[in-house]
Amino acid sequence: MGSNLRIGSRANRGLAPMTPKERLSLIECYARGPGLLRAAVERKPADALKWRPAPGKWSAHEVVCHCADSETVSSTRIRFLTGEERPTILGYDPDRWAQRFDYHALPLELALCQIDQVRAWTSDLIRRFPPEFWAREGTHSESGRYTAETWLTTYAEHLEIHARQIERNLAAWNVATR
Ligand code: NI
Repeated sequence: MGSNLRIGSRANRGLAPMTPKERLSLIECYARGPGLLRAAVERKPADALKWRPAPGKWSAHEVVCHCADSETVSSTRIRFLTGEERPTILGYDPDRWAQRFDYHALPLELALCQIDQVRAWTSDLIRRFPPEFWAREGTHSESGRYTAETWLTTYAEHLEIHARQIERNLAAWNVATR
């Protein structure tokens, strides 16, 4: 975790590119993410999966559906960044998607399978990237300059962050239903 935070904060300050070793370590974090998310979901009792800790906060089920959509978008982002010339990367509002797509109505297991599949498919691709691909860049519609390394820094820990969110949700559910 420490190294993720360090690399993340460095990327935020816009400093030098990563070393190959740092990139490899983030790619391994990226590949491990689905297992962490699944483990967090499996620790939750079935009747706690759609429990929301507060109005406007996501249930574990909604978190997993967000991850499936976000990881699907992410898998296209890295392909546009490296396969096209200076693409525009579109931002979106995850809370609006959760409401508009009625995440509680969507099947949890399909969401988990989607996450497994897009991450495995993309992990395989990015492990094969030549070093110069990591310097390729586009423009994010909300945050501006967006390189392939920005992408890697962002998504390497995305599922780990949401696995921890599900663990906090379970702790709050345990207190609320005690
Ligand atoms: Ni997210």
